[in-house]
Amino acid sequence: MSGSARIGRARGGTPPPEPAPDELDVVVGEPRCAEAPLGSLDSWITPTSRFFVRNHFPMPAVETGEWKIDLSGQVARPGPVTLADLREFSNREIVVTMECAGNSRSTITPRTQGIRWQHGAIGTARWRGVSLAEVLHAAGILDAGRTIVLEGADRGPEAGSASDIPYAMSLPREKALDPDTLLATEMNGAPLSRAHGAPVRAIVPGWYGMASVKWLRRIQVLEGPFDGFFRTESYVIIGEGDDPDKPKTPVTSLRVKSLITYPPEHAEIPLGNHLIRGIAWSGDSEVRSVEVSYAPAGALEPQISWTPATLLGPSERYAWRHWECPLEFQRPGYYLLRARATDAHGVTQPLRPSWNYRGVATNAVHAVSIVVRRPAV
Ligand SMILES: Nc1nc2c(c(=O)[nH]1)N[C@H]1C(S)=C(S)[C@@H](COP(=O)(O)O)O[C@H]1N2
Ligand SMILES: [Mo]
Repeated sequence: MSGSARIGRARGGTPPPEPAPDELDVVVGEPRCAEAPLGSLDSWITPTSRFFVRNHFPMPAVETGEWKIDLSGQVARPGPVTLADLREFSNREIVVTMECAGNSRSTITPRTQGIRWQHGAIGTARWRGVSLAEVLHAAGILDAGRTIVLEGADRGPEAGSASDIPYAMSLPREKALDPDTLLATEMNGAPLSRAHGAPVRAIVPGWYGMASVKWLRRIQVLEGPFDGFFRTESYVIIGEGDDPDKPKTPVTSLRVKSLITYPPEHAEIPLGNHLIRGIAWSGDSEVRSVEVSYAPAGALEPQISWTPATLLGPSERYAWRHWECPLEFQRPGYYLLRARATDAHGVTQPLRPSWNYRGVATNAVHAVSIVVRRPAV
C-alpha cells in the first residue's frame, strides 16, 4: 500500500465549514444523515462539503483542546492518550473510499429496516493521522488482546437496549494492527469537521463506514469478542430463516460495486454517442473491469450485452476508480443503463439486490432508466 502513504507533519488551520445544506440530500434531519447527489461524485477526491454524513445519535459537544482517548484492557500501560500524545507518532495520509453499509438500501425489496439511502452514502477523502497500531504498540498491547473496541463520544437510546448506549464498533486484532488503520485528525488537508468526527476518528480502510468511529473517546482491548449492539445486532447480515439467538455474520469489507454518475436517472438524451460515467471500488481487492450495458426497459437478463468501460485516474489500494464508456444509441426508446464491476479475484456484482433483514452491504448492479429521443426538428 505504501505508494499512497506519505509521511509529514500535521498541519494546523481552522476546520472547514460544515457542508452547505444544498450540497447534500438530507435523508434524516436529526440525527443528521445526508448523502451526495450521484452526479456530484465526479472528482477522485470528494470535497468535504459533498462527503456524506451518517450519525446515529446527536453529535457530541467537542472540546478539542481537552480531548483524551481512554485506552484500557489488554495493554501493559493503560491510560489517557491526548492529542499532543498523538502528535508524537509519525503521521501519514491515505486516500480511502468510505461507503456506508446501508448505501443503496432503498433498492432492496421487500423493504428492510434502516434509513432509506439512495446511492450517495459514499465518498473518497484524503485522511491524515497516525497508525492505530503504533499507539497500541506504544501502550504495550498484550498477546491476549484479540478484539479492539472503538467507542465514540456520542450516545443515545437504541431499540432493544434499556438505557443509552455509546456508538461503538470493534475490530479483530489483525485489522486494528494493520498500519493502514488510522486515528485520523485531518480530512482533505484540514482538521476534521465536527460532522466528520472532530477532533479524532478511526479510519478503517477497505471496510464499510461503520467501523470508522468518529469522536473517538475510548479504545478497549478485549480478550474475547465484543458484545456491543452495533457489532452484534446492527451491522450484521441476517438472512431469511436465521435463528435470532445465534451469532450473526458481521459486516466488514466493502463488496465490489459500481455506480453510474452520468447520465442521471430519468435523463432525456438525444440519439447518438454518449459518454457514460461512473465510479467503482472493492474493499479487499482492486477493480479489474467495469462493463456497461443498455437494454430496452423491461428486457430480460439474457438480452443484456456488456461493453467494457475504461478505468480512469489514479489506482490506489483503498480508493475508488472513475470510469467512462462511450455508447451509441441508434434507436429512440426507454432504456435501462447498467454498470457492473469485477474485482481482481473475479468476483462480480449480482444483477439484483439480495434481501437481508438489515438491508446492509448491497452491491447489486446499478440500473438507471433513461429516455433516448429523436433530435427536435
Ligand atoms: N461515533 C460515531 N462514529 C460513527 C458513526 C456514528 O454514528 N457515531 N457512524 C458510522 C457510520 S455507519 C458511517 S457510514 C461513518 C460515516 O462517516 P461520515 O459521517 O464522516 O461520512 O461513520 C461511522 N462512525
Ligand atoms: Mo454507515
